[in-house]
Amino acid sequence: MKEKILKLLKDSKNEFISGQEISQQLNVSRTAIWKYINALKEEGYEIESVSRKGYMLLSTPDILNYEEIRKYLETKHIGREIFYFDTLDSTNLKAKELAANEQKEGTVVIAEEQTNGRGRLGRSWSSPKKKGIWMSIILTPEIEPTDAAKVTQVAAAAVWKGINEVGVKTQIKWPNDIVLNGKKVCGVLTEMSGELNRLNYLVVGIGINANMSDEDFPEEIRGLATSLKIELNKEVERKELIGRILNNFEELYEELIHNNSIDKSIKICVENSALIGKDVRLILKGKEEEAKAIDISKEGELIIQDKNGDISKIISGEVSVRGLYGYV
Ligand code: BT5
Repeated sequence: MKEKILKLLKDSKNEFISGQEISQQLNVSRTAIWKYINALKEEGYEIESVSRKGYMLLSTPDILNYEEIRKYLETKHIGREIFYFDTLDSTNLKAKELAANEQKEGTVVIAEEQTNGRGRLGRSWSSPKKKGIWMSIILTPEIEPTDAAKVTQVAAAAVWKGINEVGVKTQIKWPNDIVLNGKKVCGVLTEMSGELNRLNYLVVGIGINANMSDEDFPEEIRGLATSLKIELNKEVERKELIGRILNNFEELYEELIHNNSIDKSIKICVENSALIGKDVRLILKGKEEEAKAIDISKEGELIIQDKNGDISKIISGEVSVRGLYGYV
């Protein structure tokens, strides 16, 4: 009901809508309307109420529920159901719980803050309140479990395109980072539930540092992390960015499920790669090796050439890639 009242307020842009009209349209009592209006005010919606005229929406808060994101969405399935939380331990954990309970493909979990945001290999992801985009997408594609990592490339390409559409040119650092001016602005964490040859579901977690200032980052990562706001010198509209990323994600993901190909995503990842053509250090289970990154395969593996000139492919799994002299 609260969502329906909000929709009526939004539809009657900059004009009062009377309590009587809301009551008639939605078949709800005037006292109940008043309670819902108060609940909306508590969420940060600025609503003017004038006796005999009714209610007028003056401004909407910077929050990431479906009602706020809807107007930017052009998708069929992705993001058409959004579970929105003020705070969560991790959106990936919540999404896995929902997916295990048969929540359908395309459902998105968003939190304003994560108290236990997660990176790969048990690393942590700093996710301060209302400063970023912390979201996870539930997917149930009919692909082989060994192809799950392809979805990380799809997500990286979708994030790159979404950020590009709001005017910022980033780079993609294979396999799961988006980089801006040499620092990490986004990370992707794809997790899978399945058996050896059957995939149950995937959860793609996307963390984007949107409006953080330097001091919002823990000290130990200040040197390697940045936000869109730091580089742009102005705040970005998080809901618009989410809409754009989900729109791009659906388009690129459809190529995978319909044609079993991620060519379009790989093209974006290659053309905007932070690594290709560079000498890199590959870190695997504590061991380091130097090589030159030369390409990304159609399957999403990084193609490298070692010191002897031998060419090989590495899958994303457990490898960390660093520049010779720092993060990129
Ligand atoms: C990642 O891991 O980059 C994947 C991050 C995924 C986060 C999203 S947020 C929504 C969803 N829910 C979750 O719980 N997670 C996902 P990895 O490549 O392992 O990088 C982790 C490393 O990045 C850490 O060890 C830090 O050094 C650094 N880091 C932590 N927080 C950061 C931040 N906010 N910005 C940039 N770097 C960060």
